[in-house]
Order: sequence, then structure tokens, then C-alpha cells
Amino acid sequence: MAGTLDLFDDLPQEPERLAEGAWLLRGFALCDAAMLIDEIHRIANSSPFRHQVTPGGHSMSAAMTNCGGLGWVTDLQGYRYSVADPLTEHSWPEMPETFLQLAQRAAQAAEYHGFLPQSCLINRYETGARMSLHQDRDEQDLRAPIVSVSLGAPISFMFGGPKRADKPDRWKLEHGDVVVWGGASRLFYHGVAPLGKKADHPLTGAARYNLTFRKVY
Ligand code: MD3
Ligand code: FE
Repeated sequence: MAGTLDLFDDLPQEPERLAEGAWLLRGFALCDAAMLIDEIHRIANSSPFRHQVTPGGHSMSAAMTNCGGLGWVTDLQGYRYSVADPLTEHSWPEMPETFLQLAQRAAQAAEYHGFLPQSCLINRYETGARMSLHQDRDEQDLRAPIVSVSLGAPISFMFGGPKRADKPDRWKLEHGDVVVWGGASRLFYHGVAPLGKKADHPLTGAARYNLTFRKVY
């Protein structure tokens, strides 16, 4: 009931099924959130956020960096995973143990066992930034799920189906929400609507961060 005082808002919730193989764990990262945001700033001190260019020549509105042994990069040559940050020409910052443990706990909670991500892509959305409908298919191992963690301002997430033309459902993703995408949903089209002008969060201001943990090979 809208407006009802919910005494259970702060308790762990049951996983919510978004599609075959896709599970929303509301608030799963809340306890770790402040620490995750500190780590993001530390990572960005070594490998700064940047607006990458797509093979079609467009600059992406979400700024990105990575941590872990591999990072997702794009330029006029295409999309790929790279062991080095093209901006610094050094390795990406190491994946913090706390990132890895959170991703593994989330995968486990969605019954994907033995998840070992090699890469964590970090997206930063500021006012107006969005991500149009796409599939994540630059990974060779499509049996492993992708674990995504939302931090900061909320956003409207679009989740379609196996075909680009499948009409997407909209879900609000909020600070601390974790989603595990595997099985049949692993190649489903998805995107995010533009971050609103009034978006705000006490820990991040007018920004939203998203971590995606990926097993690449
Ligand atoms: C569904 N990021 O980085 S996370 C991306 O909020 C990306 O930054 C969005 O899409 C963001 O590629 C959405 C949710 C997500 C991530 C991967 C998926 C949904 C997915 C892979 C398959 C299906
Ligand atoms: Fe994606």
C-alpha cells in the first residue's frame, strides 16, 4: 500500500526474479556501500573515469573505468577486454578483495556457484547520462553470470528480451541493489534511461555508479 510505514524496509529481502536466470537482490550491498564508494574513488585516482568512444564514433555519456586483471574498453577499433588501461598504459588497479567477496556472495545468493570474475567495469552516470539498449557479448564465457551493483542516485533500468525489438520492462535500481544476470537472461537486451536532473544521493551527490563483475574467458 503506497505510503504505508514499512517496518521491514531495512531487513534482507527475498531475491526477486526479473526473468529466467536474473535475480534482483534489493539492498544486498547496503552495508558495504560507503566502503565500495571509497574504493571507487581510490581506483579512479589511478585509472581515471573517461568517456570512451564507440566503434561508430560516438562518445559514451557514461564515464568508465575498470579494476581487475582485465578491463572493458572501446574505441574506433571496436569493443574488447584489455589487460592495460589505454589511458595510463599500465595495468588496471587490482580488484579490491571486498569487491570480489561481495560479487561472489551475490552470485551464490542467486545460486550461481564458484563465480570468479576477472573484470569489474565501473560506470559513472551524471545528469543526462544513459546507456542505450545493448547486449553484453564481449565475454567468451557466457555460462558465468554478470553481477551488477548500483550505488548512489537511483535510475530507471530497461530490461528487454533476447531480441532488440522485445519491449523492455522498466525497473528502478537504487543504492545498494544488486542484480545477478545469468542463464537465459545473460544475452538479454538492457539499458538505462537518462539520469534525471533531480537525481541526488547523500553519498554521491548527483551521480550514480554501477559496478559490473564479469568472467571474460
Ligand atoms: C542484463 N550497465 O555496463 S547494469 C553495462 O546500470 C551495463 O550501468 C548498466 O549494461 C548500468 O554493460 C546496467 C545491469 C546489467 C548488466 C549486465 C547485464 C544487466 C544485464 C547482462 C545481461 C543482461
Ligand atoms: Fe550491459
